[in-house]
Amino acid sequence: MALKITALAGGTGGAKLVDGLTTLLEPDKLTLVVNTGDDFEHLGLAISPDLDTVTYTLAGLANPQSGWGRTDETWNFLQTLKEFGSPVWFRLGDRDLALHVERTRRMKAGLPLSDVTRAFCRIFGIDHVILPMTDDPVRTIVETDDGDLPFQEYFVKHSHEPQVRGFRFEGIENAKPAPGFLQAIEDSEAVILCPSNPWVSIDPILALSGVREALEGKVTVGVSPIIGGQAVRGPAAKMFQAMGITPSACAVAEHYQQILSGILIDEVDAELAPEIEALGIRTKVTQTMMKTQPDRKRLAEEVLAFTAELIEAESRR
Ligand code: FO1
Repeated sequence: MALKITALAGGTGGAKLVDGLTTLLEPDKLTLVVNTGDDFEHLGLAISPDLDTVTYTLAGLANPQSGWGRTDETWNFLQTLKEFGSPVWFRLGDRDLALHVERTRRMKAGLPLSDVTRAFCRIFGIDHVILPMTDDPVRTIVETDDGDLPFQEYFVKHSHEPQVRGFRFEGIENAKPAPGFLQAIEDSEAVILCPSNPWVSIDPILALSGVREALEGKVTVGVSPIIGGQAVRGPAAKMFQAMGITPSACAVAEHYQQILSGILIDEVDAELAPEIEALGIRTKVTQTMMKTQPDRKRLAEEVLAFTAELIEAESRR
């Protein structure tokens, strides 16, 4: 009997593992919950980058080079906007723009983000359920030496260069997990933390009221987004440094220590396995770098096999 899984993900790295998982688990066996802390309003448009990265990835429309936006893109809108002297630091392609316009239109008509996301899954022919972590506004603020920056201004406008001091998730206190999110955890045999940025992609999801409680007693398996002390893409390693922590797969395990049953780390980090096991976190060493489509499926298979082992071990305790 196939496992029933809930997977938590952010952008690029998480989306790749999600892609692999959807080739192995039917829609009734896998619920995807995606970070919305990166969301912002830009040029009057409601933009949800991590939801879009996961949606485009599952639709086979994701731009493989950038890790965001679409393939077969054109840039007439942005070029014209530049001629108007408008802000063009956040690059919106013409086809991608249509999605942001349509999401904004539907949300202005009163539809919650989870309904709009479900509608886009139908439009793109995606059978799996993609849930925003919440329908309520949550905005990650990056506290830096140059002041507090909304996430996209830190990450894109300032190319994640400002020195990070901390993070906060504005609106998190009043935000409720999206309809079906906690139930999905309840119904799942295990929860997977995809290899996304722990600080700004997974932590906002875990900070939502009721989520950590729902995870208690659940087998929870992580995949380290840090390989050889480096992030595969983006500022995750820099953020560990900024928080006074040497970036490593072990640091990731410690970051999630309260909730992790097991973690998969890359072969280059094999020597860290005993240290992580000493934290009480079962460790599986494998190739976690996903460069090709087959890599995604293979890693997903290993994640599920490891998860099944952990569930079996739990049931024997
Ligand atoms: N990331 C960039 O580094 N530069 C961009 O111009 C950019 C535009 C963009 C447009 C739509 C979208 O959905 C994502 C976009 N991203 C861009 C990625 C975005 O910053 C994400 O939040 C990151 O990928 C982190 O999750």
